[in-house]
Amino acid sequence: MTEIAASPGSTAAVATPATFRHFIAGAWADGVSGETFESVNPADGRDVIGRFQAGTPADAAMAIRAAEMAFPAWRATPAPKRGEILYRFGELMARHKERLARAMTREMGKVLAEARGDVQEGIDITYLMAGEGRRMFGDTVPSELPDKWAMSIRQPIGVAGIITPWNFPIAIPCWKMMPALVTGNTVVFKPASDTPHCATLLVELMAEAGFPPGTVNLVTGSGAAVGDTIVESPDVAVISFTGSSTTGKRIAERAGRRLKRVSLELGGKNGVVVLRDADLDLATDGILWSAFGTTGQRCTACSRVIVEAPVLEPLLDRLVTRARGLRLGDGLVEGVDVGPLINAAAVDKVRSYVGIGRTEGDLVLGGEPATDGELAHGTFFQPTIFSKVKPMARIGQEEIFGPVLSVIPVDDVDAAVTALNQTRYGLSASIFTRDVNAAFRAMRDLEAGIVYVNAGTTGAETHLPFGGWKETGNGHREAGHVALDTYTEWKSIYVDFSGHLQRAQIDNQPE
Ligand code: UN1
Repeated sequence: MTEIAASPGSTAAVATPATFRHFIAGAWADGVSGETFESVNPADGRDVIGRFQAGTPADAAMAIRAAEMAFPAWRATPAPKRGEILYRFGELMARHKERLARAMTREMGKVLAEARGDVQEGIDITYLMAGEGRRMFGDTVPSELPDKWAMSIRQPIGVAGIITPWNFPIAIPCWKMMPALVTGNTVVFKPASDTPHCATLLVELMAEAGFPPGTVNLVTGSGAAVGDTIVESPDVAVISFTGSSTTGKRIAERAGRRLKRVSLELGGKNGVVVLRDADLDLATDGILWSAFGTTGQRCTACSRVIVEAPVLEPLLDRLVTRARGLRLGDGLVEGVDVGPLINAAAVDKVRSYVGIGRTEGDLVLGGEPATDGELAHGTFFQPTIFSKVKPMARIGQEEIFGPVLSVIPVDDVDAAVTALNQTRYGLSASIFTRDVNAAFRAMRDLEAGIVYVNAGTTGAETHLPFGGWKETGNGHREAGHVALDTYTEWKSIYVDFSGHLQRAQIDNQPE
């Protein structure tokens, strides 16, 4: 039996929830329709966090216009000065870290320690990008001709449309907005409708940090009304989106018609390989954290374990014993390990995959929504493990985005690498082994944007590129200095100080 923690929010909220507004051109504004939607606590649906503007295409258009108007002055602001505002924003986030983390747990459900990590990741990328204000390196290279100077610089593109998911409600908006802003773009930010409160708190701090009016605009509402308007607008130059592969493909198709740049961070089916010589206790720690941390709702979550057959049973025993002891509940309660799924639709999706899994493997743990006691007020699901899953089974192939782990036995390391790569996604992958040859082989051959050796599939740091191969994305990367590529155009500049016409490739003949 999974243990249950009492929820502090268990008495129904009676106060009328506050109504929050869009942020456009430096002012908080009601939407034109007057319609609002609710954000609720997934650990206790009786706890309504607030009402938010159900944005319309007209609201999005106003935000885009404001961002366009702000662009010339922001672009002309020296990048180190822009970076100083990012530093101030980072400091404000650090000062308000606990408040932001608690608000995140209440709205998104992840346990408090993880919510603190999410805010910290936002702070980290903000400081990294603040520093880019004084780097933003281009190349200065020799010219092939005498008395001629050659260099390349990065320049901003214009208005960036930032469309973000609910699973990292502070970190991911910062991953996207900070490189966009430090390079001189202005932003229209449309957060997921499950976490508009986190987005609002973030933008409040951005305003306080001193981003000039119009540089950052927030519009809440649906993807159909707000997101599509941003994607279709000829005045939005670049889109950065994290979410499902289905939505990402739709965005890329629409934006593609306008040759609009799109950076996509999409699904994953991340696997851990466990070889027969691995430290099984360490592997168990890594797998549990990657599979059931954030209730499996990370793009980087581990949903497949590919294990050499001789260690299947001892590994499975450890996984089942440890997963059975995980404590479900409200993430604000001390000692809770696993929070709720984001909403009822997510419970339905996970439940339907468990139904499929029952025909594809052996269900060895969980498999049901968790509804005992206080959990009945939230959207909880038991940590679930299937064993003896075939690599091509649907539960081994499709992104479930919940606490469901498939264990896939294989005969040897070659079969393990093949099975791990047999997926249409390629975000993160890991291998547990003490064999340095096997580790290097995996580092070379695993088809993923992020590879871990003797660690789980989560835990990417903000100063290295983050993103995936195959259908996980479209070749762009977030985080690290390469994130600047999404938000800048290169300009190559030649200065001829010879005083006469020099023709490259023509005046530069072999001796
Ligand atoms: C995501 O799930 O979209 O590596 C982001 C990690 C985190 C980021 C995950 N640092 O799991």
